[in-house]
Amino acid sequence: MSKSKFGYVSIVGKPNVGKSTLLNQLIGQRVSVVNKKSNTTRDKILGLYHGRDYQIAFLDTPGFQNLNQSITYKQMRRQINMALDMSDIVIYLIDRYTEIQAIQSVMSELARFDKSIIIVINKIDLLKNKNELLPFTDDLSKVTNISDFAFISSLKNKGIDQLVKLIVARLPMATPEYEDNKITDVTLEFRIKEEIRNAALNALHDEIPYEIDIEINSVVAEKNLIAHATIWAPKKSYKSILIGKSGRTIKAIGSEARKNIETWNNKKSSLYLQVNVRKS
Ligand SMILES: Nc1nc2c(ncn2[C@@H]2O[C@H](COP(=O)(O)OP(=O)(O)O)[C@@H](O)[C@H]2O)c(=O)[nH]1
Ligand SMILES: [Mg+2]
Repeated sequence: MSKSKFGYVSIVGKPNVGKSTLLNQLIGQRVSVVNKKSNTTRDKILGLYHGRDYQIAFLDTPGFQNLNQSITYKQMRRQINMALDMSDIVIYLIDRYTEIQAIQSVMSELARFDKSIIIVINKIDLLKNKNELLPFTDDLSKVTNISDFAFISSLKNKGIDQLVKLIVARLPMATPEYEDNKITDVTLEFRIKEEIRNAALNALHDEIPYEIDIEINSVVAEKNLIAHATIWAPKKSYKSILIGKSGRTIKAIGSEARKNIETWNNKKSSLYLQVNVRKS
């Protein structure tokens, strides 16, 4: 049967609200890395959901923020805008700790794009009782003029099927743009890079992970996966921190990234990392 519905759905919201967890849950695979620290996702990431007579192209985005006007954030903001521009539907993901004022300002920004918006409240697994949310949803209705919200736990896979139904009901009649067996458009190199960045975030406590660049020098994926990568540090002092005492830190980064790569790649993987100082 040929599919009759297709659309792009971007997932936006502040850092750490669970956007990447939601995408991975929808797709059933770790295509976007998840981290308890903010700003893990820097680019927009496509994940495809294949229904019986529809296809949904989800776009995970970097987190919305107002404060940080760094170059990296400007690039991230461009990614968010591109995702919004090409979307038919926008999932605005929040949790009960998202400030009403922040929601109001995001909603007015979203209004400029003139898309169908679904407000989704994530992390309901953290509530003892759903009634706890009533004062919050009351305020939410007042500032957004929307009274229907979706409640989910991305982490525990709760409410996801209902959310998909909500989306399908709004999906345009259109021919799917992607093949049936495709789940993402991110390359193997990109995913390996993201896993290294994620492991670096976990291994280091400060700003360093945000300032490194990762370059994949080679990847061979046959029976096993073998990858060589360079972590480019912005200065010499960062290089020694990245390497750590007797190479402990870089080993920890390599080993965590390798393990995570094996969870989605299903191949025995070897990852060789080196650290260099970027010439500026
Ligand atoms: N308790 C709980 N934690 C969640 C849920 N969804 C995501 N998280 C956690 O929130 C943190 C940020 O998740 P992530 O998907 O990277 O957020 P993003 O920055 O919006 O992409 C991670 O530690 C996730 O495990 C949820 O439904 N419940
Ligand atoms: Mg993310």
